[in-house]
Amino acid sequence: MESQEALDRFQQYVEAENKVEAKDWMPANYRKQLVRQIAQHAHSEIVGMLPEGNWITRAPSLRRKTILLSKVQDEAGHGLYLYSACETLGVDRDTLINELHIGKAKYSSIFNYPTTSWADMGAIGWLVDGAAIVNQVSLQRTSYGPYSRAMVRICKEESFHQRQGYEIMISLAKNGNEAQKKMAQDAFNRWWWPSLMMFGPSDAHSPNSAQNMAWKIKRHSNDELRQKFVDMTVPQAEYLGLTIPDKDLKWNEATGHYDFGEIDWTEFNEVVRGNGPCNKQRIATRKKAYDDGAWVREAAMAYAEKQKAKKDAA
Ligand code: BYC
Repeated sequence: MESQEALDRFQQYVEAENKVEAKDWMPANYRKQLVRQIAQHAHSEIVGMLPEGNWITRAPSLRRKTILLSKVQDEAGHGLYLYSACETLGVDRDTLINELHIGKAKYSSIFNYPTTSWADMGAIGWLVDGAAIVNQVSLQRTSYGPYSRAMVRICKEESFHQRQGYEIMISLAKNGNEAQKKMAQDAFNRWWWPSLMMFGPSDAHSPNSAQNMAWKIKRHSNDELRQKFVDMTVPQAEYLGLTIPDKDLKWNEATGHYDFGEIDWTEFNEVVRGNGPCNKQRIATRKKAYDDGAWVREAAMAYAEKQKAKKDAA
């Protein structure tokens, strides 16, 4: 039973900008919220390897191929930092992965859309990693120490990811031929709205926000971060000569921000519920990769046991 006194003390501790560490006392719901969010974040990184993995063998040059390969590997690494951060809270990785495979755990809606052209590699790096950075820069200051430190490391790599995507878009949309410009605009049209959805439901419909902002797990609201992303990205799109697929988008002199149109929340809810264009395919691919990799995990365990036995005998 958690006493009000312990809860108040915890609240003061996080309000004073102290970091909570794995062995510190924490409210059960704080732990639960962290496991939920960090696990979803880890799953997003791992499932997020798939849309881009789709283009590694079809990259247009050796340079593009090596860059894309490294980026996808970085995403595996991000998943591992995050699963490790989650494990510090007392859950094991097999449990987390099983929850993804049985459809119990969520992951970011964005990875349930198909990648149908090379320009999608540019749009993902620029927009999806761009949106991820806006969110993750804010999470560097999250109150849970292991999550915060994982974010610092991830943000460094993520800013490179964003720049490589923007560089692809410059080649296609600014310096490309007519067909390449068209391909870039088409990719932009398909990824713009799903990127805005990455920030989650509007603040008025975000059940986890109030408590998690109070505990400083989240540092900015979904709508604040979404607005920041729009303000940052519109001038970049203008530089590329791309048209933003939103007739309501306009600069608002009074607020100093861009106003933008209403997000299709029906589409968002459907994708989160598992009914997006690629949800089933993504989970089936992840599950197959996990099953096919069983022998690697078994071999690593057998090797570790052998090493331990050797050490114990010495
Ligand atoms: N997709 O109360 P709310 C990357 C769920 S990957 C699916 O606002 P919260 C990359 C939400 O979980 C980066 N579900 O939630 C990798 C909640 O469900 P439950 C991914 C979503 O947690 C490869 C419900 O809706 N980044 O960088 O306060 C290649 C109500 O929402 C989504 C992260 O994961 C969504 N978009 O706020 C390239 C960041 N949005 O659990 C790039 C960490 C909401 O109550 N996560 N839901 O059933 C967060 O910052 C927060 O969890 C969110 C949502 C802002 C996403």
